[in-house]
Amino acid sequence: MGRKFIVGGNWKMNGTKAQICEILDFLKKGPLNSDTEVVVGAPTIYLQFTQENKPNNVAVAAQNCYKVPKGAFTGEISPAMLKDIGIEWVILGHSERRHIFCESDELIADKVKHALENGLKVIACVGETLDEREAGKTEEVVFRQTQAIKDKITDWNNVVIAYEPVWAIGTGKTATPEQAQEVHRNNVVIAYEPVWAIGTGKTATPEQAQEVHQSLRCWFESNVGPDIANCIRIQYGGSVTEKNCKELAGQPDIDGFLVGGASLKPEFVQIVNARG
Ligand code: G2H
Repeated sequence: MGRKFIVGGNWKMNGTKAQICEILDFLKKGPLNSDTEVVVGAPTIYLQFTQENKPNNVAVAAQNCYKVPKGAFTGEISPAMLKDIGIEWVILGHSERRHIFCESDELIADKVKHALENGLKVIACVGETLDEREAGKTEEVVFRQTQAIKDKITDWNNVVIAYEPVWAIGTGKTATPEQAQEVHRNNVVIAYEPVWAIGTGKTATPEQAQEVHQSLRCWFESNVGPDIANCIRIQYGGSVTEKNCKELAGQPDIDGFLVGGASLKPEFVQIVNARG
């Protein structure tokens, strides 16, 4: 089974209603390659507005959520709340969450687990800082961050628990194990985002990115299993633009992008269509 290319726009803490309308207008105009899955990560306060005004071929992601359903956690939102307003995706473990807000590997893994258990699809981010890269620790860091998630999701196949295809609810029809498995393998996306390339204008070369993506896929093969390794989608993030996207998209283990700054501009359409 081929891995469907997936491009996420991470708007971070940017935008007003007027600016979001402009972004949604250029997404509606597209045209967006129908072979590419497109997800936009809106600031929490604009999630519902974005959800209500987006085109059908674009899904919406939250940029964060907490690890429990409800309670005295001022300022947090839960997967249940996101589901309540129709949000399908959440971005977790972004380096800005890890480094500015001091989120640990363990907290991120707890969030991934809770989000999956509540039916959200997850873009889980991993990546090394420049110091870590220069110290030769890239693999050590991204494997450690991925292992922390694996420690909470002991059987990656178990994400099937939350799969409820509408056509199978109350109809007497059941998804075959293979159909359920196929969908759920697509519910976790790993985004490799070297910290030194985020918002800096420095992009990993296609070869640098491919090297880490390939290592991650090998890690999955050894630590989770060959089937998941073949199916899991690994996005690249870090100063992706309309200029560098095609060459990156041509790498065999790059299955999409997580795009920050450029996702606010009409050029994002070209990035969505990078493989096509
Ligand atoms: C990495 C990326 C989006 P940018 O953070 O997640 O941002 O493309 O601006 O480097």
